[in-house]
Amino acid sequence: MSENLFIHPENYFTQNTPPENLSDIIRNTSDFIAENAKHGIPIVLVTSGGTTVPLENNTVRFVDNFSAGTRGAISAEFFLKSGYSVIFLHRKHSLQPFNRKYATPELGFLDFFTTNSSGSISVKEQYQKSMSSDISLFNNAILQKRLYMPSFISLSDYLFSLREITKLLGKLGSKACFYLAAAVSDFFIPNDQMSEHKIQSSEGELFLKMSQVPKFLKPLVKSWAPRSFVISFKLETDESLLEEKARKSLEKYGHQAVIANMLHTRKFVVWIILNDNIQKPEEIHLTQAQIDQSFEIEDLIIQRIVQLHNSFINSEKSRI
Ligand code: 9Z3
Repeated sequence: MSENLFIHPENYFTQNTPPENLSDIIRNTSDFIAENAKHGIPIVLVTSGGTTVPLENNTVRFVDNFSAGTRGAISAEFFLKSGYSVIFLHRKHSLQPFNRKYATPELGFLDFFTTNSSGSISVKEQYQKSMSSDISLFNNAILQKRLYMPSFISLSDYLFSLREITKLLGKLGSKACFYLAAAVSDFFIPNDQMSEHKIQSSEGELFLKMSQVPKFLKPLVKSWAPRSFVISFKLETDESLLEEKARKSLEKYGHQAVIANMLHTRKFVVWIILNDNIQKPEEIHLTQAQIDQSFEIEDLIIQRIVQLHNSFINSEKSRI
């Protein structure tokens, strides 16, 4: 790839346009952090879902990816359960904690309800128990300011929001956890090279030249939240590359761990690779019995991440 296609992470922010609601996100994030810090509640930023890359400034077409936000949404639920407050930075219309269960490929929202002869609506008997529990968990999390759910659509919405939220949360130091599960685009078209209006099919074949997205983990770990606990994800489709790529990422950015997963098995097995260069990857997998009972792997992942985060906090305390 030619040199001029590389953009420095900080230059990205001068060359691209922030989302219109960025100042709201900054204000809400500050309030959320202040409220939780007051009660000594640990906070995790969970990023979730895929970023889009527009092909036109007046966007008709964009490049997207496969991520549905399942990992992020379920992880957020288990972080809440483990006593964390959660900033859930997610792709608009992707899966959300608790709500995710009520629009699945098999069951749409309306499938959960029934009406009687006078037209009043109720939840079908078989869903009442779990729905009632999810409604109260969700409402309580929102009301008690333990869950804040800003959203993004494009790569630039995501990166601007990520930078601001990270800088604010990073002030909590080791108590802040970053769990970066969003599927972030690797390539994009810089603003000044993007067509202003809808690309016309009358112009014939379309050739795309895309720049490499700057590596944002670097400033995140080195300057936006240098003392915090940062977990990134690595996704591959060729298993022989997975561990090596995860270790390279740890070497390059110096954060605490990478959760490595394969596209087709990501719901059943992941590997946690710690930044100590000694230990073998820790495999976390579901047994067939657990799969049959619809057990969620995020339950096991979050238990381990919480343990690791606690030792990180304690090791910092012992250094002071
Ligand atoms: C992941 O690897 C997530 O686990 C998935 C979850 C996106 C696979 P779903 O949303 O899928 O449950 O459908 N996220 C990180 C993917 C990513 O973009 N990683 C970058 C890379 O692999 C590094 S930050 O290079």
